[in-house]
Amino acid sequence: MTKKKEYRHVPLEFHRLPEARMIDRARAFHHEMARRRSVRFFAADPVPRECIEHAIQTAGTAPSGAHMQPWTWVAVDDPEIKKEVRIAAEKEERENYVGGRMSPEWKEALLPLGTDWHKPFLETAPCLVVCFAQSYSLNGKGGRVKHYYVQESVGIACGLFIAAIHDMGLATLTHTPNPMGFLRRILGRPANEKPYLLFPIGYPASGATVPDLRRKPLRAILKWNLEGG
Ligand code: IYR
Repeated sequence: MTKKKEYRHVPLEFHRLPEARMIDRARAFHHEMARRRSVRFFAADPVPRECIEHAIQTAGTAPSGAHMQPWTWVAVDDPEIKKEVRIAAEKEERENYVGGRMSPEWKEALLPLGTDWHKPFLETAPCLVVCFAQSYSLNGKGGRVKHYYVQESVGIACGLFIAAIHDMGLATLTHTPNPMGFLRRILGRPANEKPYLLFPIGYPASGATVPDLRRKPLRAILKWNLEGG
């Protein structure tokens, strides 16, 4: 095994902000993100590829285990491929929802969201982005390079991706067709890449609705020190 070298260290670019400005920015970002909603009804209008490319580069800034960056993103704006994805996803989801593969408890938990096996958004959204998690990579000599904290790394990257899409004024949905193996087949990805999440991206359809759900208040999700322990 060849020994790795330590990264050269360079000065960190960092500017402290006045506290008042930090708090303003924190509040503004929170309020912007609080407006984000998962959207299931998309307009057909195209979105600039550049937007998708920037969102993926933002996702690529995520920290990752041993800086392995264990993700591959596939963006699809070809209607034929979107259609193929929809047909394959609906085949699986039909099995889940009406073929008895989903437990009654699971179906009950999903009732408030009103989801079913129909996934028209996979065709109406102008772009689908699939994030693949690389379980390992190849070193070019037939050897495997181990990846660390793959689930955590890819999860963080997807969070940044969602924030970027929202911030640029587009909408998305974290879609999890199950099982997702068909994405690897349709998109021709190698065996070390597992589909992780599928994001339809676009503008909401005019008249799009979202469930009137509430987010947990701060006191329910944050405990300072030993509060409520
Ligand atoms: N994968 C299915 C079911 C589904 C599961 C959960 I958990 C959700 O929060 C939403 C949907 C689907 O996409 O319909």
